[in-house]
Amino acid sequence: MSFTREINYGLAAGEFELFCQPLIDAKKQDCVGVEILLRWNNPRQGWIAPDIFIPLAEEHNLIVPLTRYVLIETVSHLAMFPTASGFHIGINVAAKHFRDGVLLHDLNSVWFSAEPAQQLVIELTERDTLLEMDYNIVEALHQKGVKLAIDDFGTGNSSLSWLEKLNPEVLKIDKSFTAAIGTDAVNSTVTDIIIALAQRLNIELVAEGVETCDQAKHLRLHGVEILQGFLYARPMPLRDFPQWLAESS
Ligand code: G
Ligand code: G
Ligand code: MN
Ligand code: NA
Repeated sequence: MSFTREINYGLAAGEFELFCQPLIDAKKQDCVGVEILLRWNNPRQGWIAPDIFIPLAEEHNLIVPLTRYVLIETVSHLAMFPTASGFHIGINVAAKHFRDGVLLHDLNSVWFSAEPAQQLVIELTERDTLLEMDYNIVEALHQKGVKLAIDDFGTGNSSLSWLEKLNPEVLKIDKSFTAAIGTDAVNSTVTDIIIALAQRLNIELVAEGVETCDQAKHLRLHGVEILQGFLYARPMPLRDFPQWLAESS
């Protein structure tokens, strides 16, 4: 089967499953949100990692229908999540989806029509190019109260121009910078500079890939508000989240 047919078949057959990974308040240690992560349980090939199928989906113009599926499934599982208005639900979106108002249309018909209590955060990765962005949509999203996060911050080659153009509410420090803390002098200096930059610009910080208590402590002491990583929880199926939350608090 061609990749395009394989994905379309997988969507129709319900082979894609939503996982989520908790976001933890660095000081209070409570869960303040989740990032939604897609998994593909393909019975013909076994589990396929998103690192493989997301880039292929982008290449074959299937990222929009896949993301639409993520939105629909997230909305239908909102009861799994706390209804606190500040609770973040982060969804990864490709820059291409911003074109021609498609994302805005999908959010109106799927997300806003459900009137979720939670805060939607759109995570844009720096792998995407600035050229693919439609900046009119960015303004419209801000006006609708959607938060924009730059994902994998520091790994692309356009970090600083993204800051100016997207005016993001959130920066997610890439896991390579978290891993550098205490082990790699150059990259851990970059980590501290990213933190200082975000603080000067009043942008909320999330550190990804937190695996050790020492990393968590360093990040907390430097003022990073939110932590995400295996130290707290691995990505889990949505249906497991309520129990994880109950046990962790
Ligand atoms: O979950 P994991 O760490 O294996 O994800 C690997 C990569 O796949 C990450 O870069 C993540 O952003 C991306 N990814 C996971 N789920 C989605 C999704 O629903 N949409 C998009 N665009 N990317 C995703
Ligand atoms: O690129 P993005 O940030 O959207 O994807 C997050 C990816 O990072 C997911 O594939 C997730 O499984 C992975 N991840 C989450 N926490 C950790 C961690 O603590 N360590 C490592 N190595 N990977 C992590
Ligand atoms: Mn992400
Ligand atoms: Na990331």
